[in-house]
Amino acid sequence: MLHPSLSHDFAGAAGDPTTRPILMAGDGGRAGPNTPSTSVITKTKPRTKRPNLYRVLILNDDYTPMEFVVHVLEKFFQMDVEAATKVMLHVHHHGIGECGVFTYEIAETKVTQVMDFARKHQHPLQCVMEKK
Ligand code: TYC
Repeated sequence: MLHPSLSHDFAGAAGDPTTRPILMAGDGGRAGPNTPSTSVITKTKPRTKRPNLYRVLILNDDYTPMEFVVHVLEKFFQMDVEAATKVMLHVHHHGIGECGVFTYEIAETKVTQVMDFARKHQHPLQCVMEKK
């Protein structure tokens, strides 16, 4: 088990791999008191764990140009101009909107990339992540 702070992904619900006994054979009482009298064959069942997922969101503000937000969505979230424009207008009207859903490290990277890019261009655009 990873340290709890490192287990953003692949934790929890589906559980850890289990080792379960599949056979116990007795010796019919012939072994002495200190003789191991049973054998156990174990088999580890493969368990596929679902990763924790995180939404990456952008926030509206009064200053970042619409074209810049569309460019960000195309550049970092692989949207075409039509999809990017829809998301940008959703955020413009509702205050917040989803750019995508990712595992922890990818979501964190996207947030950092967007924040660094916005800062470099001196726009106040904010990008955050939240656990689904
Ligand atoms: N509200 C901005 C404007 O009118 C546009 C905008 C949209 C800014 C989405 C940020 O996440 C954003 N220029």
